[in-house]
Amino acid sequence: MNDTIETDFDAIVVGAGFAGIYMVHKLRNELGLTVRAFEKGSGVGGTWHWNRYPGAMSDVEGFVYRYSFDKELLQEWNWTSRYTPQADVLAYLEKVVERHDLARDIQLNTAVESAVFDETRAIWTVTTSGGASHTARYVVTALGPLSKTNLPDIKGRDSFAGRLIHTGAWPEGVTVHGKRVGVIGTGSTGTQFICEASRTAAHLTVFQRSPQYVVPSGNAPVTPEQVAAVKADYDRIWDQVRNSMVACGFEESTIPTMSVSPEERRRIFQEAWEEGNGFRFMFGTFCDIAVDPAANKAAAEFIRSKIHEIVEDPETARKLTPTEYYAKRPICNAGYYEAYNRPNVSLVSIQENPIVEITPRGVITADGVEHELDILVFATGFEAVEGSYNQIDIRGRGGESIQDHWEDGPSTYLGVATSGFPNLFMVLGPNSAFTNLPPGIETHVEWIAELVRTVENGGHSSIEATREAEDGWTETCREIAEQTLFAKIDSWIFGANIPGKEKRVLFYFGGLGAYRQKLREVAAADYDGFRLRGGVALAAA
Ligand code: FAD
Ligand code: NA7
Repeated sequence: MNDTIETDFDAIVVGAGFAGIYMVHKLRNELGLTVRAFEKGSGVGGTWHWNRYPGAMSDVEGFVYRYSFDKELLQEWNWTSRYTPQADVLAYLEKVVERHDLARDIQLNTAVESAVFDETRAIWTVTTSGGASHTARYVVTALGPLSKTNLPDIKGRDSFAGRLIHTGAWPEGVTVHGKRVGVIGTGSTGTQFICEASRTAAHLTVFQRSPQYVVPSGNAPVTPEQVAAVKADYDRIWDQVRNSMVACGFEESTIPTMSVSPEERRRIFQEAWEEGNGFRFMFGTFCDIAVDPAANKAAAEFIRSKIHEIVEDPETARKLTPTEYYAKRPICNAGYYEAYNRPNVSLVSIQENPIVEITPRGVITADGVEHELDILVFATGFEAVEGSYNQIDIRGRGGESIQDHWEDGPSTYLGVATSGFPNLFMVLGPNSAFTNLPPGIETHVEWIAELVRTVENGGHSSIEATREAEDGWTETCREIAEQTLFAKIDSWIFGANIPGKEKRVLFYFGGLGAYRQKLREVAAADYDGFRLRGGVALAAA
């Protein structure tokens, strides 16, 4: 261990969502390091602190949308519905913070603005929004893949006299009850909001750019017996999750779509439709929907047929019907298409009838109509993955900024480290596994903790990914992504939702099981692809 240089903390963690909370626990309570986390929000919880819009919830089933590490809490924590609403995920994360006494080392209302590596001493200096500077040997960024909101610059946006709210910064307590509401965006968030707001708003106008494939979530109350059965089976459940592809708590199919008759296909799709869940529909019915065009077409046609069955007005049904591949992050909801049968809901296809401008009163579309609104909701998503990194001036060896390092697209080794930035570790950095995220986060936190332990126990001053390892991993992720249909569609998964941004690979699509295997192999080979450096003298050399 580098014991000649004094730092304020052994480690600094940035962010206090699922990732930062567990990272603080690991480093402080298990490794015995001194740790400070900085969180720019006024509370812990990350996504679940910020996204308080009506209808916000996890769309991965609640029993696996949580940590597995705290076995006692797994037994204590109860739930009443298949999916977990925002307030309950937040309460759960607050409980974890309380149980493990983490709050005293999490500084809220504090944004990290810069992190600069001093090569001669092998330490990081982190500067925060209050102007304070702190030193540490390790920095872990737990910034969240979906924490930098995307607020499109639509003409007249700031002139709106009502309330303009991005779903990712929803003010506590604001409801849409009895209001004239407009919503731009129909992704996972927009569709959740639409389902909920359609029930309470006086009028809801949906401004839809791309139609979406949405399957039912099958959300329903769960009985105490069902909860008890899950609790009794948790060891097996987590084992299955960790070795699966998308880590959502169901067995992924191994059957190719075209290997069964059309009748059998429809039966399987119908069964999944009735059971509900987006990931289950895409990955639990057949094994090749995300990779084989014919398989994808079969699934897409099934969903299209449902839209026409459900939506009463044929013109609305036509506008809601997607024609491209079914290859965005799968969406599920309770009653999305049904919402358009309500008299208080109207749909504007802005592909056909674009927004011309936002005025103080509402939104004017190309047909000359001014849609008068009290609340205009931007459900326009996030600048995914690297967006949060662009808000911090991170400088590694030679003063290189991470933005310059990622000029041709963000790259990492295994999603956790990048060359030239020693002792900087990322939870869910670029090219991490595309899965239900809490199991992915736990994988990273636990692996990073072992990496830190290795540096500490070996008397090293720093560890750094090599450029070759980083390039190799980037290429692996690119090759796998190219085999999927996800790569053929523009969405946030490829950073293709941000105007002017080139489409880039941001995830490893090989599945959590394969990803964890790779991490095990790298660790077993003495952290192959990383370079360890010695004490202060070596670091200075
Ligand atoms: P976050 O929860 O985003 O936390 C990151 C934190 O870092 C934030 O609090 C942020 O304020 C803070 N931060 C960022 N930059 C700085 C800085 N410079 N200084 C200080 N603090 C900073 N995933 C799923 O797997 N399943 C789901 O069903 C699901 N549903 C979702 C629904 C919504 C509405 C959204 C937005 C996301 C959803 N996600 C879902 C993704 C979700 O983000 C992850 O599951 C998980 O919560 C990520 O945790 P995290 O700690 O990595 O990031
Ligand atoms: P998404 O999935 O990126 O959805 C954003 C939506 O906003 C989508 O319908 C976009 O249309 C639309 N959008 C984005 N920019 C514009 C502009 N400029 N004009 C009109 N419409 C626009 O974000 P979500 O928050 O729904 O979901 C992100 C993840 O968070 C999700 O997968 C969960 O994990 C939670 P487009 O489809 O691009 O045409």
